[in-house]
Amino acid sequence: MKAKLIDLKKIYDMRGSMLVFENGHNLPFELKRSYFIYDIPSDSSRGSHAHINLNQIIIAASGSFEVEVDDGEHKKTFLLNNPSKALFLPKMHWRVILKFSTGSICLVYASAIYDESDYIRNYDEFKKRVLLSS
Ligand code: T46
Repeated sequence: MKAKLIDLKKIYDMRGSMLVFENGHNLPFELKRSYFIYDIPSDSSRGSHAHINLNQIIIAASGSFEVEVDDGEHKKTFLLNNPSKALFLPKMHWRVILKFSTGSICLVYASAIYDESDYIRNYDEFKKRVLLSS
């Protein structure tokens, strides 16, 4: 499984903490897009898809949630509850995001602009593509 947690370098002093995302510095890909999800009901689940080419970094900017990741062979659940621990989620990893705490914010950095044709929203199709590429 290529999905993994990344430790972000925190800049902090008595005034608070800062995390910096900068192309060519602390990221495994060049940033093209960012979005965040908020006002999330605690029983909600997001994702349930994979991407053909998109790489992403997911951060719990506030609160906590879990990300269930499946690369077609192995499954792993990541708990995100600290903004300085980011989840690198590469292409061709099925993800389900759930167990959102009240007030949580799911911040995402992505390697490409939005393209619906990059989504695999059917799990059987995802498994087929994994088998074909192995
Ligand atoms: C992912 C998880 C973490 C846009 O128009 N532009 C965008 O950049 C995005 C991300 C979405 N949309 C539209 C497409 C849908 O009509 O917003 C609507 C909701 O998107 P979706 O159902 O894909 O949302 P999530 O939360 O299930 O998934 C999103 C990302 O799509 C996905 O890449 O990994 O957040």
